[in-house]
Amino acid sequence: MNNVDAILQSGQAALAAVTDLIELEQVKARYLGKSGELTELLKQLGKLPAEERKAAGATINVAKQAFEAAHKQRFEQLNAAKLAAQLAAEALDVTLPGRGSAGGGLHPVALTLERIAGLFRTMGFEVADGPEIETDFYNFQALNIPENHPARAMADTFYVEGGDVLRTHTSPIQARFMMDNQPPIKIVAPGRVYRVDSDATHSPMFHQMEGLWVEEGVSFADLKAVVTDFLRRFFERDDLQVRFRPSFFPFTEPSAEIDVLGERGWLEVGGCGMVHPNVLRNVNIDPEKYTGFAFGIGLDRFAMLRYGVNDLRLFFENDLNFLRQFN
Ligand code: 2NL
Repeated sequence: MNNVDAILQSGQAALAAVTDLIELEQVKARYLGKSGELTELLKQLGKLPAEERKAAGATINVAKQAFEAAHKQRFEQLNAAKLAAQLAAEALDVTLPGRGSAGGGLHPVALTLERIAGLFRTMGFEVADGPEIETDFYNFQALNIPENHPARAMADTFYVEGGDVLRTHTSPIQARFMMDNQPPIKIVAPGRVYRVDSDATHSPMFHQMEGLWVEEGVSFADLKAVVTDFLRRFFERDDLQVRFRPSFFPFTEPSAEIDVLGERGWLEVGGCGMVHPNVLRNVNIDPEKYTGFAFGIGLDRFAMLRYGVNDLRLFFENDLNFLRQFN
């Protein structure tokens, strides 16, 4: 029993010396564990004479409680220190300013496409889509452009292995749509097209939008009305002069170029015509029952006119200083 004080003192010193919670539990085990120093003292109580047992037991229990209290205090200190260290390490300065957001925006050609598609939607047209790699049938044959027809040389074509082509116009979108749907058909078909051509005014990839309305009784007068209304709304000029100048396309008959009167005279902005009966037959539409008109415009050209851009190549160089001006 003379040892109790000494054991308690060394236990308290050991508790004071630990630097983390793992060491703390090791020290606790050394004194209060199954064969801990204070536990061993309690086990030996039985060897004492009966009259000394009670007082000795009380002394040991007081020491045990003192150790437990010291352990609890040290536990709380270490826990608080651990939390403080963690908070310091994970500190966030919530007063720092944000990093800001880099605002993206649509390409001027995409803006033009959306604007034009929107105008046609108000006239009841839907937007159709199709593959950029096309079969010879949909890009040429269905459109009344047979093998060896000069129109195939007119459009210098990128050929893909296996005989497919990069579409040279968006007409095959419409040919596919007619093959899959019976009239009434009222669609616009925007998209990328490809031709072997590259200089200041030609890019090997450019953008077109075509329109198609096939239904009983559709006439050239409807064509003139729809195209004229579209152009007046696009250029925001109610009195814009529009001219339909006779021309030729294999897929329309009759055919016309579309001109608008600008500050420097007449300007060609597209082509159009009544869908050729052969084209309707090729996509299983009865030309005795239905008529239709079609037109095509260059989207890049329309974007240049709208935004006053004089070099087509600017649209395809991904120069951010140029592109940022449109948003
Ligand atoms: C132009 C001229 C045109 C068409 C495109 C077309 C499509 C089908 C049937 C008949 Cl499926 N025609 N498209 C018709 C006339 C002219 O485009 O100068 N485009 C930029």
